[in-house]
Amino acid sequence: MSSMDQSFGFGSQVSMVAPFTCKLTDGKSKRLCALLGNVKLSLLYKASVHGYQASAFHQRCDRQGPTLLVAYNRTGYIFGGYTSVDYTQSGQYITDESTFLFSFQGKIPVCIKVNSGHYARVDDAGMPNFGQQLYFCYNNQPVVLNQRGNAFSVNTTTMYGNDTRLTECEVYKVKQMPQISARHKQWRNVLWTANRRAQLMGLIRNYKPLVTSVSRVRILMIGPVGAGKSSFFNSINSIFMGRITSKAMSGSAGTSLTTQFRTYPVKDGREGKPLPFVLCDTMGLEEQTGAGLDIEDISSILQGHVPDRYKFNPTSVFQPEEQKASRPASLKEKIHCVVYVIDATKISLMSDKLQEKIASVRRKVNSLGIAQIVLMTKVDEACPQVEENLQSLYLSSYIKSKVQEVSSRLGVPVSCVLPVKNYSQELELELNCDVLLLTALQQMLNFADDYLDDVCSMEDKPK
Ligand SMILES: Nc1nc2c(ncn2[C@@H]2O[C@H](COP(=O)(O)OP(=O)(O)OP(=O)(O)O)[C@@H](O)[C@H]2O)c(=O)[nH]1
Ligand SMILES: [Mg+2]
Repeated sequence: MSSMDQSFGFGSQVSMVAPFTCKLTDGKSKRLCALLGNVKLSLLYKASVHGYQASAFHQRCDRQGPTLLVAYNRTGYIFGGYTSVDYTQSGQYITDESTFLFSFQGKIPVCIKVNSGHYARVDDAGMPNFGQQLYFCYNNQPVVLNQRGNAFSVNTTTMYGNDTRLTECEVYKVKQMPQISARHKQWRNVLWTANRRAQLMGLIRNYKPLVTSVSRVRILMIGPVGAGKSSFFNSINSIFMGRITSKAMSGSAGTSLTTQFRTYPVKDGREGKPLPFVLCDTMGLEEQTGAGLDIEDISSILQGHVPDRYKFNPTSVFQPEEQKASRPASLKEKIHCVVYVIDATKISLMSDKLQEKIASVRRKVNSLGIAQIVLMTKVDEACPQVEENLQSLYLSSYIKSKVQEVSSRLGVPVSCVLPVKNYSQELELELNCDVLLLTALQQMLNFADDYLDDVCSMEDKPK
C-alpha cells in the first residue's frame, strides 16, 4: 500500500486519499474487484460531498486511468460502470471493450458488457456517460438517465428498479496491483487484467476460420468421465453471456452424465451473434471395453457423420444412414480440433487401460491430421495455493509437474497442455478464471486454423 493510501475500516481493497467514508462495503468492493483482477480501489469523488456538478467530477476524476463508478438510488439499488480509459474531456468517442455496467442483484454484481462495435462512452465535459446511453448525475442533478441507445443492453427495471433518483454517486480509481512477487517468475506468461480478457474476447469474436466454407470451427471434447468436458462448455458460454450458465448438464455420477453427442454454438451475449466456433460434447471415456464412449463412435464424429443429440450406445456403434455414409461429409461438418479434457487430480491415478484407450483415440486423430490439445481441468482442486489464488497457477511447481506428467502420459508436447479452472460452484464470473479459459479457447482456434491450413495446402497440391 502506498503511503498516500489509508484504509478506513474497509479492508484491503478500498482505500481513500481524503477523509471521506466510502459507501461501498468491503464485501461489495471485493466482489467488484474480483471482476477486475488484482486491483485496489481508492475513492476519487463522492457526489454528496463534492457536488453533482460535472466540473466537480472532472476536477477529481480526469486523467486518473481506469475508474469504477458506483451509484446508489433511493430504492436501495447499487449499480454503475467501469471504464479503463481516462476521462480527459477530449470530446472523443471512446472504444473500450473492457467497459461494462453492473448492478448488484443481492450480493452478486451482474455485468452488462458494451455491445461489440459500439462506443463505450463519449469523453466530453459533462457528467459520466456509458455509451451515450446511461448518464449519471444527469444535468448536474442526483439523477440517472437512460436514453435510447444500443451500446448496452440495459434493462432499467433489473438494473435500478426504474428509480432514477440517486442518493450517492462515487467514483473509484482502479489501481492494478503488482501481479506477482518479483522474486518469482511465472513459467508461462499470463496477463491477469481486464484489458487482456477484453482483448481475448475481441480476438475470439473476430476470428474467421481460414477456409471460407467453414463459418464455425468445430472443437471436440473427449475425456474420462467427470473430467469437466460439459463444464468447459458451460464456462465459455458463461463468459460470453456475462453470467454463470449451466446449459450442459454437469455433475458427478458413476458413469458419464453426458449420454448424447451435443454440438453447442455459443452466442456473443443474450441477443448477440453466434461466435465462430462450436463446442462438441461427448460421453466420458471408460477403461472397460463396451463401456463409455467407443472409439468407432469417435471416428464417426471426427468425420462429421454424427448428428447433434445422437444418443450414444456403448454396446452398439453409430450406424450412419446409408446414403450419408456413402459420401464423405464436407469440411465444415468435420472436427477441426480435438481437446482431451483431463482432470489434474486424477493424472497419476489414470489406469493403463484408460491410457491405452486415449492412445488409440490419439492414433485415430493423428491419422486424420486433426489438431490436438490437452485441457487440464480442476487446477484449483489439485493445488491449495492455486485454489487460494488462481494467479499463482504458473508459479506452482506442483502444477508444472502435473502438466509434464500429462504431457508424457498422452504423448503431447508440454506446450499443448492448457491448465484451466472451470466454473463449478461459483455464482459469479471471475476475471482470473476468464483469462485462463479464454486463453485456452483462443489456442484451440489457432490449432484449428493450423489444421485448416494443412487441409487447404493438401487440396491445392496437383493430383
Ligand atoms: N473444482 C473444480 N470442479 C470442476 C472443474 N471442472 C469440472 N468440475 C466439476 O467436476 C464435475 C464433473 O464435471 P462435468 O463437466 O460434468 O464433467 P464431464 O467431463 O462432462 O463428465 P461426463 O459427462 O460425466 O463424462 C462437476 O461437479 C463439475 O462442477 C474445475 O475446473 N474445478
Ligand atoms: Mg459431460
